[in-house]
Amino acid sequence: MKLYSVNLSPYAARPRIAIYAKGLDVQIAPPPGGPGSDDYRAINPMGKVPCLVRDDGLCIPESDTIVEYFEDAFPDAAPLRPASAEDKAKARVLARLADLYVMAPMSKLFGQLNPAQRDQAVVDALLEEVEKGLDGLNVFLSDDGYAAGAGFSTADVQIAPPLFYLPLVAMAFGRDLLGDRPRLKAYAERLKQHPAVARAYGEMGEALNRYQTTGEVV
Ligand SMILES: N[C@@H](CCC(=O)N[C@@H](CS)C(=O)NCC(=O)O)C(=O)O
Repeated sequence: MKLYSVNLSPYAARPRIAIYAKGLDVQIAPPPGGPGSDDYRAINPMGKVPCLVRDDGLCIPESDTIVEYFEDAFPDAAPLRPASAEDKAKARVLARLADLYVMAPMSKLFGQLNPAQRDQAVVDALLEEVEKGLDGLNVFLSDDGYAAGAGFSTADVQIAPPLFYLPLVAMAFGRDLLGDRPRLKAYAERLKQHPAVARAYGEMGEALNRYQTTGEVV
């Protein structure tokens, strides 16, 4: 089984965090020709990372679907789905909030990082969306432990990558995005201590450095 991934991608970090947390035997490789290339589209028609390809050729794109697939295919390897129906619902709500209302507008902000090419009206609208998403996380997050309760779950896997990029976005656009959200701020501190998250954050940090110094996407 092979995961096509680049370390700079917050989406690709999700299945890597799940792989590390569950201890799965998955080969991790860069997409041939890079994300969006014709060579890679021959493998994953969407052209995006991440994408999981099983040894029988089955191709599974989309970060959340890959993480859910791991839970279905390897339920005994450090399960990441909470046990009760209530906690499962909570984990799914948090995962959707992180994906739809934080990660999606944040991805669009990456295109506005260069002040010389910035459209301030677009930036303001996107930051407002991100702030609403963060407010949602701040309300629904558990007070202690991990996102959906005591155990590390699929919700943490989904939330960790956008939280990695939050300080960069806050600095680039001059907004304190965690300050008024004490529950989210405390959770972000706890989350980065988890070994699987710490490993992915290390990889993302190195990739970000490389991108900022050479422009290379790794
Ligand atoms: N909804 C997708 C988003 C994946 C995505 O947008 N990946 C970006 C990298 S962060 C990508 O591969 N972009 C290349 C392209 O769109 O051609 C997921 O959750 O996996």
